[in-house]
Amino acid sequence: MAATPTATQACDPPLTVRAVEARAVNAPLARPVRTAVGAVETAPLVLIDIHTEEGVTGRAYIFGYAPLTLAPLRSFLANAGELLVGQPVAPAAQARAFAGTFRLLGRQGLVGMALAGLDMALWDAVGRAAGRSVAALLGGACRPLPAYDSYGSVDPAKDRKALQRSLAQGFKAIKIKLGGAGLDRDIQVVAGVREVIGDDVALMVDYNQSLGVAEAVRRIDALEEFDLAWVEEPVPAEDLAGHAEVRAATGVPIQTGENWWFTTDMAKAIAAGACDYAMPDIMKIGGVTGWLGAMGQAEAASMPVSSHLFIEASAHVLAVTPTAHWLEFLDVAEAVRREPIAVTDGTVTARGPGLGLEWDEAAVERYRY
Ligand code: SMN
Ligand code: MG
Repeated sequence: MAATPTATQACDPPLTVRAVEARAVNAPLARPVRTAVGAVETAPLVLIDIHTEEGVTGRAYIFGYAPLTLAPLRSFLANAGELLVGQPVAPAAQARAFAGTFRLLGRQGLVGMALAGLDMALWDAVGRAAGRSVAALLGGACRPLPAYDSYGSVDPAKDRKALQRSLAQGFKAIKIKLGGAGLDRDIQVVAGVREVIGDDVALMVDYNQSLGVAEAVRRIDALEEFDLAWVEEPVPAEDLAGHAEVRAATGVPIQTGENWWFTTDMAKAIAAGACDYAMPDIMKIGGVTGWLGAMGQAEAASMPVSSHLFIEASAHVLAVTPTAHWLEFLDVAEAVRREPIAVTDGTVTARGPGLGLEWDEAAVERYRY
């Protein structure tokens, strides 16, 4: 006897936004990040808590790059958060709604950063309500991801112990920043780091957009003997033709992507042949929702994908990324997060439920901005 079909019903129990809380902190970094184009001495973050009527709270943070962005980000989040109150917790639908709401204004810059933070917190709430990690929500599972320890500019002698500590932690890859001085210094630093880490550990370098095409080609050619895993943002991020010229003229893989705004910028970079590898920033690419579009483009282009900052959320989305490459280990939220992130034999595994983020409330107050 066939079971009597029940009346159709909403496929999920309701989960409704009650309030959005945005708190700014200027937290310490374990290591300041000195780059060729400026230093990041602290972690200016806005912590987002999306409270729901059902008692679940979705958590995420955004990275403001400099303390001067914190007040505008916090106040924009308070205003944009009002648009979510009374709405279902539905990040993909909300991303589409925000794209329409902000069509005239545009979502690049602080607007996009804030909206991505809301997206990540909404995904966290969905995961917490279901008792599942975001990786599981996306059809995958939390799994060990190869991670590289990400440094700023280094001095091989002064940073020898730190580099050796990274190897002792099991990292099989190290990234350093170059470009703050001339080519001779770049060669000295790379040779010195190679001497410390040996030939079996991958070495990536990041010029943070500081060179012109001709100088980038000159420097990459001079560094070729050191077997670099990738050269990152050799020229300004928006100079896609420049990236493609450097890529065509040198033999080292070109990496870029941390400054792509949404999947549209990624599509332009791939079409321009700007890079061998992609490293979207989960905030600038549009949160978890934005990342899903990015990973699809990378798969279609057979392009390896690495993450940028945001270890916690990146570990979830990289776990389901078909062409997952490296996870960047640069822990900007360490000082305000309740749990440290474990590095096991050079890998990081995401934690759930949701994105697995819990705040250390005493630290949040200590570093409140
Ligand atoms: C970077 C940029 C901005 C802040 C921290 C680190 C860097 C990276 O470009 O690739 O991590
Ligand atoms: Mg970089």
